[in-house]
Amino acid sequence: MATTFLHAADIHLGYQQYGSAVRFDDFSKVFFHIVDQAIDRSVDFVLLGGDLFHKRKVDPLAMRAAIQGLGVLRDAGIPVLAVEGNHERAYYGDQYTWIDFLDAMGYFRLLDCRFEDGRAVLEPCGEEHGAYVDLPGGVRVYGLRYYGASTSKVFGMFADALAETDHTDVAFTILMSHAGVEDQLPHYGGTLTYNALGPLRDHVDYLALGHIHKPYELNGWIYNPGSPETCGMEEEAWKERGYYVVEIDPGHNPDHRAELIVPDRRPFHRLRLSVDGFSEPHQLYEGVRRMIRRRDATISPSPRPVVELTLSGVLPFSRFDLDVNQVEALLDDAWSPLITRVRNQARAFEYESDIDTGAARPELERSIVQELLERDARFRPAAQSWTKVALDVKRMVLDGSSPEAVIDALRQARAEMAVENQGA
Ligand SMILES: [Mn+2]
Repeated sequence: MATTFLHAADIHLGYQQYGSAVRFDDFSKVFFHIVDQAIDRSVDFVLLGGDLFHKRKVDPLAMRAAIQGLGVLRDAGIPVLAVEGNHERAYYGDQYTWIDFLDAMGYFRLLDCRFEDGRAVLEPCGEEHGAYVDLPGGVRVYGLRYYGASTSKVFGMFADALAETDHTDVAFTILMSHAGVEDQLPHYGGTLTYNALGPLRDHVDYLALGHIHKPYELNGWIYNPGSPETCGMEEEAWKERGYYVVEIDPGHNPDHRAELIVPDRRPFHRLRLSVDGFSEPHQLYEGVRRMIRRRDATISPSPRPVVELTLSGVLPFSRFDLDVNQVEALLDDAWSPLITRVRNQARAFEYESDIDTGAARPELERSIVQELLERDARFRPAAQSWTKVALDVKRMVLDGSSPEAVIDALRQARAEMAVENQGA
């Protein structure tokens, strides 16, 4: 009879994303869904590839969710094997973690290797942690925790030890680790090149990975399911994330079949609007309304989504006149998102200037003020007159004029400019 197992990683229980209690519950929900699937599909065992928890200081409610879910699997007699991820690692070497606690309480078997004189020691799990567990059907599961910068060194030692191990009674070998394959995603620690994994190929039938939240499969033996929930906006781009249900049939070709299952999760939408074309704030708000109409068919208000709008480009008016709250309110009215985020990445005017810095100071000041005013679409047509007004106001203030006198002068200047413009 074929053996089946479920392989998940990076569940990140306890992540209160955006400070939202609803998001905290979302991470628990996806974990309960995975547990239910393991039961419904009557899998023979479950692999957890690290980062079950978001933080090493586990929140009591996150621990409750973990114990509820793991308790269901334990009561059903489904063994769970786990490795430690970077998010739940102890600060210093040998400290006791919540992952150790769950292992001690019998909720799962924590797998990791011991190293002695520069060699990996591959011992079975017993009273102490071990490097592997043997399961019915001739299935052996090895595990390596997250090793950060030492990952390739550790994998090298592990591969050497594995090559020297007798596998006569083993029909199918799984290695689970919280490590990534390089080039799948830049800027991740704890990664290996594909070539560094080569020596393992002869002895490992299924490499069960976690760590990188982007899912990937390589050459029919390396599997990384990605994060089943969404831990960051960038993960929205990787729709095919979830967990694997794997059927193994040693001696047959192929000897396993892995199906990636994408769970229901809260939709995330990432929107972008370039602000360059809007010369006044009200035009920008109108641009946001147009974008909402354009995207309306693709964004459903139920379940309430997470919506992020990034404003990009160069703002043609002063950033102080842009009311980000008003932009947020437009998005709220359209879709009532659970979370609405407006990221204002629009750059203000560039302040570098190609003005001749050898010029006399008053001339230099006049050129700089005029150039800045010319960059604001609203002041551009009468930039020269506005420059004169700005410099007059400055002089009045330095001379000790009263605020009332300054306002009078501004009123008069504006009236004069209105007459000039009518003539134009
Ligand atoms: Mn993770």
